[in-house]
Amino acid sequence: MKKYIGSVIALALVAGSLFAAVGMASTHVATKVVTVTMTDYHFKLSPGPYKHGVKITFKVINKGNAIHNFDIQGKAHSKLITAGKTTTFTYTFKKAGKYTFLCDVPRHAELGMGGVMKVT
Ligand SMILES: [Cu+2]
Repeated sequence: MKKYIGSVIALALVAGSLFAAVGMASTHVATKVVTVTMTDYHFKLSPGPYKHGVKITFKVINKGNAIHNFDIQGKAHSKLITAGKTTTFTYTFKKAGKYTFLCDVPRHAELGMGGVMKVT
């Protein structure tokens, strides 16, 4: 009886760690968070690689004083947010390529709020 209980516990431990491993792996593949920090007048994105076919959550933080947004041209964009605010949106790039982004507030792109994301 004691031996039987021991086997059940061992089996439960193995099963538990298997589930944990699968859970971590699927989370890693299925989604990614990209942090976009906005200042006056610059974007800083957390390091890639940015992969197509993966749902990306963009966490957009305004650390500047002016109002800003993050607009991936023709694809998706955050709402405009005031100083100190954070907003998120999700987007899945359908194919690899170079995607231009900028801030939609007039003159902000000219002042430096723009760039290109390389998606692999
Ligand atoms: Cu801006």
